[in-house]
This record gives sequence, C-alpha cells and structure tokens, in this order.
Amino acid sequence: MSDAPTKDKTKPPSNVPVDYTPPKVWTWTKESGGRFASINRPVSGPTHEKALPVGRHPMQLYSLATPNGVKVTVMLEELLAVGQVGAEYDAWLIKINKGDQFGSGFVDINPNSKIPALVDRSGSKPIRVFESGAILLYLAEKFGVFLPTDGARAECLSWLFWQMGSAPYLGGGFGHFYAYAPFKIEYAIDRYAMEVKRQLDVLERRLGKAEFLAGKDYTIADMAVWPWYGILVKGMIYESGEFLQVQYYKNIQRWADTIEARPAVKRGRMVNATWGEPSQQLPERHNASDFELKTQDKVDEAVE
Ligand SMILES: N[C@@H](CCC(=O)N[C@@H](CS)C(=O)NCC(=O)O)C(=O)O
Repeated sequence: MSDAPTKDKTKPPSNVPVDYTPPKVWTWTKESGGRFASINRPVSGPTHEKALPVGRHPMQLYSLATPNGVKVTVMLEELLAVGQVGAEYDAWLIKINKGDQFGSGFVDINPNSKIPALVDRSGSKPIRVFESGAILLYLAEKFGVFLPTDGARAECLSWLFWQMGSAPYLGGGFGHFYAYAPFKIEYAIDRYAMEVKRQLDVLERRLGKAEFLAGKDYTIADMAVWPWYGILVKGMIYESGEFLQVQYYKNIQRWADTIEARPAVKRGRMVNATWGEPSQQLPERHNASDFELKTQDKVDEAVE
C-alpha cells in the first residue's frame, strides 16, 4: 500500500519490551494481571457444584449482556416480535466475574464455560446449545426466520462465521490490550488496532454495497456482527472511538443506526444487563412485561 509508513531498518523497534524471555515451560504460578485476570485458568471443568435454575418457558437462556450475550437476547426478542411464541424465554443471569460459568450446572450445558448458553426445553428431551453463532443458527432454523433460504443464505452464513473468527481479535486482542491489560504495550496495541481497522474496512465496503450484511434483509448475520462492530463505531466499547476514528466508517454508522432503532434490539440489549443506566438494565427476564415493571430503576424505587 502506498500510504503505509516506512520502517527505519537501522534502528531497533521502539515498541517491543526488551526485558522478558519466556521460560522453557509455561507454568501457572501467578495471576496475569489486568481486568478479569481472576477468572482466567489454564484448565476447564467445574470449580463448584451448582444447579441451574429452570423457568416455565420453552427456552432457558443463561447469559450476560456482553456483546456475545446480546446477540441471543436480540434474536429471541426479534422472534417474539414476529409472533414466534415458541421463542418465549427465561433469561438467567450468569455473573462471569463471580465465576458462575464454572458452576457444575453451567458446565453441563457449556463445557467451554462461557456465556451465552441456551437450553431448548420445548421437546421431550432438553437440547443444549452453546456458542452464540450456533445458538443463532439453531433458533433461525428452528423457527424458519432471519436466515434466507435463497442465494442470500450463503452470504448470511459467510458473515455469521466471519464474525465468529474476527471478533476475538477485537475483544481478546484490541480490547484487552487497549483497555484491560495492566500496562500499555505498544506492539500489541499496534498489531490489534491495525487488524480491527482492517476488519472495519471490510464491513464498510460490504455495507457500501448492501443494506444489510446478507443483502436486502436483516438476518442473524447482522445480529451477530452489530453487538461488536455496531457498538464499536458508536464509540461505546473500550472508549476507543477517537483512537480508531470510527466516525469515518459512514456505511457502518448508517447500518448501526438502523439496527439500534429496532424495538427488539432495544429490548434485547437490556436483558441480563447489570451496568449502564438503571432504566436500561433488566438483570433477569421472565416475562414480556418485565421490560415495563422490573428494570433496575423500578427495583431500586421499590426498595427505597
Ligand atoms: N465464541 C463464544 C465466546 C463467548 C465468550 O467469550 N463469552 C465471554 C463473555 S463475552 C465469557 O463468558 N467469558 C467468561 C470467561 O472467559 O470465563 C461465543 O460466541 O459464544
């Protein structure tokens, strides 16, 4: 690329720490530091016995309103909005900073110990589904909506799986080193800022050609990508809007505005939220009326 910066090969790189040599064998001797360090372990499996609660609806969701969690609550709310009553759900809160994802009941439904996880109890035997992409696909196939059946199906699946492969560079890479690591490492921030800007450019070009990711219709691909990249271009994640100059991604901005305005998206992003405006937090959702009656501001008012 003609506008790429040129490297002065006569000087050592200025963005590489010099005083660390990895040992021969990595061992888990200390916490790595940084936000969320206390929940990181090099092994899987449960740390304690704890059964999961079960509500009365066909779908039981165990989650938290992070971008990966929001994908599924948006989908469930969208399904209900188009009249799919079989998508009625109880959303239970999994506090990942308290280690709820390592309880035996949660590990039974997701051996990977990460939210979101869904149990479909509508049939004779409960069916567990984990990984947000798998959950979106499972629900779209079960209810026959938000997944095109024509040529756009391949496009939809391509963008859905693009999100699964790309977002870890945004969250685990850029977000971790820019916002959560205990100190700033220029090399790591440069590497992941470069990749995230490249990903944004991929989306920008696609959304310059099509209204939604799969084409003319809103699909599970948009539901998967929006909670990460739609929120990112609005400067609402990692406080990185200025750093990444997100205002220049006009097509993504337009697409994000369209999605954000959907009533089901407004509801979905409130479910299992335990931060932000109290009126926008619905830590658990068991009824459609909970959005009116059980948001955190109402709960706080009742206690006073
Ligand atoms: N690929 C997974 C990622 C899920 C994920 O990373 N969940 C995070 C919250 S956004 C989590 O549960 N973290 C808890 C932990 O790592 O212990 C998906 O899309 O469902």
